[in-house]
Amino acid sequence: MIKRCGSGAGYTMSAVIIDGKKTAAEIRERIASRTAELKAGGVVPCLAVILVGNDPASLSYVRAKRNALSEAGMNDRSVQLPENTSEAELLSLIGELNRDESVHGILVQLPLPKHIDERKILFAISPEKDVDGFHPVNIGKLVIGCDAPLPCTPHGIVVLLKSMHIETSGARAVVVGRSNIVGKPLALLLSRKDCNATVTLCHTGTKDLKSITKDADIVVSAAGMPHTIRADMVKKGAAVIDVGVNRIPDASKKSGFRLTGDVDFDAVKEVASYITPVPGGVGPMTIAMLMQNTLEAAERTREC
Ligand code: L34
Repeated sequence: MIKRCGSGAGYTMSAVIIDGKKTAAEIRERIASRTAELKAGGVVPCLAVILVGNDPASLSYVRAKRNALSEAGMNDRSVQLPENTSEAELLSLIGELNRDESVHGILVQLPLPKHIDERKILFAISPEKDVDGFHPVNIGKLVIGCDAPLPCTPHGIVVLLKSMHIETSGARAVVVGRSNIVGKPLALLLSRKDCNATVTLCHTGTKDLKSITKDADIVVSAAGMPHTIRADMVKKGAAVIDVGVNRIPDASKKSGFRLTGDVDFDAVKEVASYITPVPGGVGPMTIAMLMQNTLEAAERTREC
């Protein structure tokens, strides 16, 4: 663990800002060359990203995923369906993609419109093609420590921590948010032997969140709510990972909004030793890990 806060000398140092964009770009470069090797052997990794409806944030994330596919030299079989697509239509598309041997990965972008049962859809994706790691078989494997595709955002966070040499073994890690996409799988990943952290999972039912985050060496906020983590909630020298991507209306921006995380960045960076920015922190890592899962799904088809 690199200690950066010399409190003894009476000075403070602003946190290192973790550059997720740069780390993600490096990973994607390595993935592109592995993809080229696989293609030379006759297999072209292929992902289908399915988007139902026109949610602006989802459109932006899906665009980023498709750009990454093209940059990696992978095939893109993505489909955008209208908001009023029925559950049966979506299930039938998933069935087709499950049977298509040229497709290695299937991802249904969440959230889905209210009339579609998210679980039914996620359960229908073949576990071998589940590049999100959301299928119950893959979540089950994660729980018992078997090899399985790891959910992209939690995996990206662990890779970021390791790339910065932030010690997780024996560390007290607090995860705020219990979503199936981030909070729950991240708590599982951090408590596995290879991370070896002592994990506390906090959520909207947590009483006195500050008393818990204050003790943490690593704080991860995946609450989806600005100002979830304020400077007085963070121990000096802690690493703070911000998963929130909140759109705040801002008339001064061309888009009409600005992005902000869950963490009071400017104040918390004066207390923490490491901090991720929004944008440019965890988000790009999610995309890089998705490319990795797609590549690995394609590689597996060659092994058997
Ligand atoms: N099935 N649904 C499924 N899998 C996922 O892994 C996701 N997620 C979350 C929403 N729904 C999903 C994503 O892809 C969130 N998410 C995601 C992906 C990428 C980024 C953020 C969230 C990202 O690239 N963020 C950029 C800024 C993007 C912008 O400008 O809007 C960043 O630098 O943080």
